[in-house]
Amino acid sequence: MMQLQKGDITAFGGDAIVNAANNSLLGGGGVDGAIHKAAGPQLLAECKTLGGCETGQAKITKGYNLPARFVIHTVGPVWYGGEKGEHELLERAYRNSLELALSTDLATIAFPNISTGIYAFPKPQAAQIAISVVKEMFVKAHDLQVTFICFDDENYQLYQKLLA
Ligand code: AR6
Repeated sequence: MMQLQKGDITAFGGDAIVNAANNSLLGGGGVDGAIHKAAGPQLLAECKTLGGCETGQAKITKGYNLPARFVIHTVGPVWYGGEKGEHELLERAYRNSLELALSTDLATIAFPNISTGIYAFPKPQAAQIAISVVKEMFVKAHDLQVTFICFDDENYQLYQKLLA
């Protein structure tokens, strides 16, 4: 099942929220900053033990003070114009996050719009990639509940159209 919400992903109370992190996994701005602020300093302490994360890969931590039990940290690509493998890297970020959720037995998972803020990936293309990767995953994971949480109006409207 796919759902759409508008707002702040840190309020999501399911199994896991996905963080749009950077390669260091040591925090940053945007949704990453909001997640670290809401989770508290123990999240950064655990992230320091992970040794960073390659673009397109994903790593999991506990959620600490967040309502969600876990945080799946993934790193989307920086947009350099579309000829640097950006599309495939964004697909991998979504796919590897979902695979990690499934291998941890998590069923309710929320995604922000990875790479579409500071990393400047075009929002329409990113939304299509996100939705198509999630649909692919439903073929083998029937109980998965994915919530897209859009913070900005442009993303929310794009997802409303694509999911209608
Ligand atoms: N809840 C849900 N979505 C949010 C929130 C929130 N609280 N805050 C922002 N967004 P960005 P990126 C949306 O910039 O482009 C960080 O510094 C926002 O509207 O957070 O993947 C990292 O450390 C946008 O649609 O992530 C990296 O260095 C989406 O989240 C870098 O930014 C992603 O925007 C990653 O850049």
